[in-house]
Formats: sequence, C-alpha cells, structure tokens
Amino acid sequence: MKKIFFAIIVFYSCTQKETLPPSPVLPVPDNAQLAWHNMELNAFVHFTINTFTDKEWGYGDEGEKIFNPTECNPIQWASVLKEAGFKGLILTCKHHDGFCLWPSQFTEHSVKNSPWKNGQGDLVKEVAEACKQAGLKFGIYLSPWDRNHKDYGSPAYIKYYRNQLKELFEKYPDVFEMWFDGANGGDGFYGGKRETRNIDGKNYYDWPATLSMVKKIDTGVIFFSDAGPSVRWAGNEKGIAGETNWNTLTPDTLYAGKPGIEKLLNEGNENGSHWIPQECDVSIRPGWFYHANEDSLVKTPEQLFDIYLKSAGRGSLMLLNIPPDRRGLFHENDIESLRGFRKLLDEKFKTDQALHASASAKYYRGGSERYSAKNLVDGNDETYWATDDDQPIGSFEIDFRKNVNVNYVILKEYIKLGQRIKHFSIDVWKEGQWQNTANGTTIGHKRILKIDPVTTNKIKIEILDSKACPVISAVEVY
Ligand code: FUL
Repeated sequence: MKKIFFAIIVFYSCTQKETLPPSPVLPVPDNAQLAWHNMELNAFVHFTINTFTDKEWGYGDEGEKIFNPTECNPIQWASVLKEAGFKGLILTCKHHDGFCLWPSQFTEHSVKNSPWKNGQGDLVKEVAEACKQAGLKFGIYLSPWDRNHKDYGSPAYIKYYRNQLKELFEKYPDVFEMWFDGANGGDGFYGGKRETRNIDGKNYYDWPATLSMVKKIDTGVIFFSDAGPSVRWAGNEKGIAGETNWNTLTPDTLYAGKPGIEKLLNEGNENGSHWIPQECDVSIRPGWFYHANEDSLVKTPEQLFDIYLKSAGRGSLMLLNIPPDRRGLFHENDIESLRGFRKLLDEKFKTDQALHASASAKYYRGGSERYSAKNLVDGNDETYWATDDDQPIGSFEIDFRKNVNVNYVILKEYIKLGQRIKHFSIDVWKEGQWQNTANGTTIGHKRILKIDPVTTNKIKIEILDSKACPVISAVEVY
C-alpha cells in the first residue's frame, strides 16, 4: 500500500512542470546597493571652519583656531536623526577648504591645532561612535578639491589624498558610503600661492586606482560620485529625482564634475550598462553650512515630505543635510522640522489598506500560485507577481471589500531581477466604472503616487509597457 502511495506521488510530481522565475534583466544591483536602496533616508552633516566664518566655501587660508564649537555633541545629531527615521549619516570630514575634522598625520591643518578640546579632539571618531551607538550607518565625505593644500593640481596631492583616505578607512572601520564631490578646481590659498588651479577632471585623480585601494580596505563600501560607480548624483541639489528614473546608466564617458550631464543623471539610461541609482542631496536650509541668518529659512515638515515623495518616492534615496550650528548642535528649528517630517511620514503612511486585501490578476506566470497577485499584498517584499516571458504587459486589481480613502499608492518592483517597467496606470472604481487617476513611467525600488483623494472599494494597476515581463513585489494603498 505504502509503495503504491509513493509511486502516485512520484508520478504526480513528474507531471507538474515547475514554473521557473523570470530571468534577470541586466544589470541588477549588488548586495551593498540593495541595502542602500532600503535605507531611503540618509543624512548629510556639513560642519567645519565655514560654520564659524559664515561661508559656504572656505578659501583655504582660514586659521585652525577658528574651529571652536562650544557644546559639540554628535550624540545629539545621531539621536535626532535616528528618531526621525534616518538610517545613515555622512560627515564632511574635509570640505573644499582643506580643514580636517580628525587629527590627520598628513597635515597640520586639522582639529589638532584648534582650541576645541585643546587640540585633543577627533570629531570623525566621535561621530562614528555616536552613529554606532544609535544604530546608524556612518559615511565619509572627503573633498577631492583642497583649496588649502600647496600641492593641489600636482601628482603629490593625489598621494596626499589617498593617504588620507587610507587613514580614514583604517582608523574608522565600517564606513558604508564614501561621497566624492564633483566640485573641483578653481582659485584658492594653495599653501600661500593664492592662485587659480584648474585640473583635468577626467584624468587628474585616476579614480579607478583610488577606488580599488579603498575597496581593498572596505569591500562593501558604496561610492558616490556624479557618475557612480555605486550611486550617482541626481543632477540637482534640490533632492529631486526624475519622474522617469532609471537606475541604470552607461557611465563610459562620464566623470565627476563633467559639465552638462544633469538631465542624463536625473533620468538615467533605459538600457544603461550598469546599476547606478541616484542619491538626491538637498539641505534643510538654503546653505550647506550653518548660518544664523538662515534660522528662519529651515524647510518645513511639508517641504521635506514633498522632497521625500520626489526622491525616495521615485525609487531614489533622500540625502538630507542638517548643518550643526556654532555650538556644534543641531539647531532647535531644524530639530522641530525633522520631528514634524517624521510625524507626517507616520500619519500619511499609517495603515496600508491593501495589506491582506483581496488581490487578483487574470494572468500570472505559468498560472502558478508562486507568482500570483496575492504576493502583492502579503507584506513580504521577497514574493512577487510576475507574468509570462512573452507578456510585457498585465494588470491586477485590489478589492478592499469596503470603501476606503485613497491618497497614495505605492508600487515596488522586485529590483533583484532588474528594473523593467516603462509605463503604468492606476484606475479607481468610481460610479460603477474604472476611472483613471494616475499614470507613471518607471517604478524601481519604490514609487509613491500621490493621487487626488478618493473614496473607493477597488483599484486597478495596469502595466502598459515593460522591458520584459513585469515583476512587482508590493502594492500599498494609504
Ligand atoms: C557641492 C559642494 O560644493 C557643496 O559645498 C556641498 O558640499 C554639496 C553637497 O556638494 O558640490
């Protein structure tokens, strides 16, 4: 009897053809990029000599004695950021003026010659430790352009820059992101020469050699620069990603600081050769550094929320700068705004009406439950709805079984298999028929659609064009 039962099971399994998952559409993100995408909120902290001179770009001739915060407390920065939902903090360890926030062995132009903590302080260390304590990732900004250094423009400076990078990565382990600024060359102090030095932005730094040196110390680090290689600039400093936003880019002729590439960086290349998503940098104030006369110009929670929708909500990451003041603290106004921003995020995205609602699709891959529409509403981003390979279009419906208020619809592509969708639409069921309420092009990691508030019991998403069969891991409705 047992034998017959076993034979039936074997026969049954042999006749059931397993439906294989879709093949990836290349390029796809690596693990470090995937983790980076999931962060959504990243913080920048611009703090240096400029905070005390009221400038945005120091000339490089500022004395070290100028740097003297009275109540400097990175623990405050980290805890405010943590509370607001940020996942990482990138510190300007050295901005264009060349002053170093750690006691570098390669220059005298650092905190070691400042009155702060009698020259015994190390702000990079303090910030790295505060981040660790708060559970934030720690990142480094080290300006390639150095208006203080006498050798800037010659090969000797490249050696200096690499020495400093090596020093930072060895002294402060677990750096998750390295930010290479594209602003390069121009006038400066340059060891007293006070002249203009222009560099050949494409070749001067020999970035491949520099990056491979850093990678040997920190294999998982994310490199930001205008053109990647891990993440790219968004082409503006307003924190706004392209409405069409391909994570893919062909970076062959691009390099940090190359003029005229803003639109390309903002939208990416549909058939780009590399996965290089954009990071949307923006400051909470008009300037990157603290200026008392901007205390009343701190972005409101509503403005920050709008930027979130246009960055993280377009599949990118929002990198928000909060500059500490002369005390070395986040200013009260900035903190208030950040708290308000968090409150808005929590309120707007409080209850996902689609979670465990009834989801259906006429077509799904191989008719297999493994790829059915219920995966869209199971709260698990690792499962997905997909169609057959010859179907670059498809649609699915969410039936709430009651009337719900809809303000935002969130869609997520399963980017581990590449970015695919080129065009989609959202309809709501109203007055006995489907009515179009939103349309979009790309989705990527996460797309948030703000729609005209509506009360409905059903919504329908149609994928109208895609590079290959669509693979969507979630729909959320708020
Ligand atoms: C720019 C710099 O020149 C600004 O000072 C700031 O650091 C911003 C994030 O990048 O290129």
